[in-house]
Parts: sequence; structure tokens; C-alpha cells
Amino acid sequence: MPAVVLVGAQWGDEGKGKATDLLGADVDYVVRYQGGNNAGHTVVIGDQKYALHLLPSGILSPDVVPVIGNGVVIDPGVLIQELDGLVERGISTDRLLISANAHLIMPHHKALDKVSERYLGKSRIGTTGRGIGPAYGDKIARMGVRVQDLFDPGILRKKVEVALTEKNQVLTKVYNRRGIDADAVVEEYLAYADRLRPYVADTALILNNALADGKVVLLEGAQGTLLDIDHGTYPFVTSSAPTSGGASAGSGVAPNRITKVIGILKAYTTRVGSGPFPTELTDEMGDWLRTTGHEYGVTTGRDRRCGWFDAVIARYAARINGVTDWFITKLDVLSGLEKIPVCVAYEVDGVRHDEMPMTQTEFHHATPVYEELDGWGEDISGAKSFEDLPPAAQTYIRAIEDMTGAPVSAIGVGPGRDQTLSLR
Ligand code: 2SA
Ligand code: GDP
Ligand code: MG
Repeated sequence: MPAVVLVGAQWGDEGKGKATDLLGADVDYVVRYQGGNNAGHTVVIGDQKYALHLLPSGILSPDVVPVIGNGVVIDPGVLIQELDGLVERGISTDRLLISANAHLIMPHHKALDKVSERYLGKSRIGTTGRGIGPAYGDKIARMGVRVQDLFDPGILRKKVEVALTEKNQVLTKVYNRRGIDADAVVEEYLAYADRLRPYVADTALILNNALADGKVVLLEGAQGTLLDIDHGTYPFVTSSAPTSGGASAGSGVAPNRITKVIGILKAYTTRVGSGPFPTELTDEMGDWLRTTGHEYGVTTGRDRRCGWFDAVIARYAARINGVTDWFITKLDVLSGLEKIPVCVAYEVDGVRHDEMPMTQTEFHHATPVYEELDGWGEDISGAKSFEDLPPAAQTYIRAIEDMTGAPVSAIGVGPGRDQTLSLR
């Protein structure tokens, strides 16, 4: 009766969408447990490319029930657009379930996200501007609006009025912006209610009943471990818990139901937005990785910052998430390099650190200690098994296992569904 967690082990964009889609054949439910439409998950099926933001990647597998869990923040207008877009492309969305307890992103969240970033100037987080931080802020401050509130117009109005009484003060007095009209917001959100009603359910109950019936539930993380609000590079993080611990809170599936934690690990490292990144390459090599790996934001189109593989971070992610298996993605992107540097430790003010430094200041000062592994010249995108890989690529994978203490069970050699090597 297993629940399986799939989690990003770096700063997001490791290829979680593809990994979830691949597991789709073996699972019954795919659940998003945190984040919102800041996420961008790409799935390539044949010649079709899908970019999912709010919907679980399982929506593309007809036998899977996709679930938006209680830990997600939902922009209802965006959700409806995404559903309509998939229906236009012939994908059935009827199976979707949405938790009645999930919180809604409101217009003032989006407005505040944008103005506060502008106000921070050089210190900005580099958010996606989708209202994620302010929506989670209101959730924690106990003044959030939830999906279930859409079906009680009296409560919805009251909550919107209370929130806007405060937020309009901030928008107008602090940021010198126009206030938001409560009536217009209530009218807009009530219009979403009928459209979303058929999907809304007690998803925690459904998932637990399904597990009791022997079904398989996949809990799909968005963003990544180093963007976690507790375990990431705070304050340059997102406002939710992408790590495996967050999967329980964000879905209502208890920790003792989880039997497997699959960490998704890119064969090099990327980050989008501000914040420390020890192995970042700001030279032509970084540009080469970006171009070769097509490293551009799926949601915002921003250039992703690129750098070498960082084993310190990977070890940290293995520990924090309890990774039982690695899925290494984008190994194909490294083809053609003579030598591949891998960061095995940091040096901070003259002291070697084999594990993540304790403080943010130390992490900001961390410089990578590299070991060079041999590269390979062959194009590996057509490989069908681990044995098809050149010896140096096999050694690269084995080195990742040794450095992180977790086994690799799958390797991506291209974006397509059929470009994955299974090791076990
Ligand atoms: P936010 O909007 O409050 O969650 O931003 C806070 C930080 O989290 C980062 N973040 C992401 N990092 C990588 N990928 C994400 N999704 C998109 C993608 C990003 C895009 O798949 O490409 O299109 O730009 C994602 N979402 C949030 C963000 O950059 C901030 O550093
Ligand atoms: P996610 O946010 O973790 O789901 O990842 P994104 O979709 O934001 O970014 C990962 C990108 O890498 C997507 O464009 C995928 O199609 C692509 N991708 C995934 N796995 C592989 C792989 O093994 N090789 C290559 N070349 N591309 C991959
Ligand atoms: Mg992404």
C-alpha cells in the first residue's frame, strides 16, 4: 500500500515533470502537495510538448487520478485556463480532484508580490511574480481564502473585505499603488465557483481510502530542496515545503505510508532567481550549459543560472528527504566535454566543509572544491541501457552514488518519454 514521494534535489527544474509522467503507468493517483503556478513542469510525449504549472503531471496519463492537495495555493483563473488548454489538445481533465482546503491566490497577493520585489531592488528574491509568497503569508497568518469559501458567498465576501481592509492600506500607503475593489474580487471569484465545483473533494480522505485499497499514490513535488522554506537557502526560497516532509502535510497522507522517496537530480546544477549558488559558471561554459540544456524558465522564460554538479547539495538533499533512489536527468547534455568538474566540498574562509555550512553567511562565502572526472564524446541520447553508456558516463553515475550514498535507479538521456534508462 505504498505512497511514493518524488522530490527535486537541487533548486528546481531537475525534470520532475518527466519523471512523474514516466511513473504514470504504475501509479493510480498523482498529487501536487505544495507550491502553485510558480511551477513549470515540462512533459514531452512524441512530438507534443506540455508545460504544466498547477496541474499534476499525472493529468497526461488517462488512467491516473490527478489531485491538487491541500498544501497547494491555487490561482483559480490560471487553473481554468490550464484546464481549457489541455481540453483543446484532446486531454481529458474530468478526473481531476481539488482539495477543499487548498488556499486561493487572490489579486492582492499578485499585486503585493510584484511591488514588494520592486521595492527590494537589488535584494529581491527573484520570485515568479505569481503571488505565491503573499498567499502562503496569509495562510500562516490565518487570513487566507480557501477553495471551500468559494461555495459560501457570505464567508467569501467577509474574508475578502477583511483582507483588503489591511492590504489596501499597504498597497496605497506603503507602495503608493491603487487599492483593490472588494466587490469586483468577490464577483470574479464567485464566477469561478461553478466551474470548479465538480472537482472539489475531501482529497485526504480519498487518498487514504485509496491507499487502504492497495492503490499507489505518487506525491509530486514542485521547485526543489534548496528552495524549501525551512531547508533551503533562506530567504532566497519559495514559501512552501517541497521536501519530502512537506508531502505529508500538503496531502494528508501520513509519513508511515511513504515507502519510497525518489530524488530528481540533474547531472549539473541550475537555479533561477536570486541567491547563493557556489558552482555557478558566469563564463562561456555557463552559457554553453544553458544553450545545450535549454535552461530557460518554463513559467517566466527567464535564463536559468547554470553550473557544475554539486555533491554537497546532493548529499544534503539525500539526507533531508530520505532519498531511497536517484533519477539522474540530462546526462546527455554533458556529452562532448573532455573533463567534467564535480564539486565535492566547499572551502569557506580557508576551512574545508564536506557538508552544507550551518549559516547562510558561510554558504554565501563557499567556494567549490572540485574533482575532475573524465568526459565522453559520444552522443548518448539513443542509449537504451546503462551498458550502452560510454565507460566514462557510467563512472560519472557511479561517482554520484558514492558521493551521495544513495543508489541511482534511472537516468535521463533526453527529454522524450523513451529516453530513460532503468537500472533496477
Ligand atoms: P516564488 O515565485 O515566490 O515561488 O519564487 C521564490 C523563489 O523560488 C524560485 N522558483 C523556481 N525555481 C525554479 N523553477 C521554478 N519554476 C519555473 C520553471 C520558474 C520560471 O519551471 O522554470 O519559469 O522562472 C520556480 N518557481 C519558483 C524563484 O525563482 C525564486 O527564486
Ligand atoms: P521540472 O520543473 O523539474 O519538472 O523541470 P522543467 O520542466 O522545468 O525543466 C526540465 C527540462 O529538462 C524540461 O525541458 C524537460 O523536457 C527536460 N528534460 C527532462 N529530462 C531530460 C533529460 O534527461 N535530457 C534532456 N536533454 N532534457 C530533459
Ligand atoms: Mg520547472
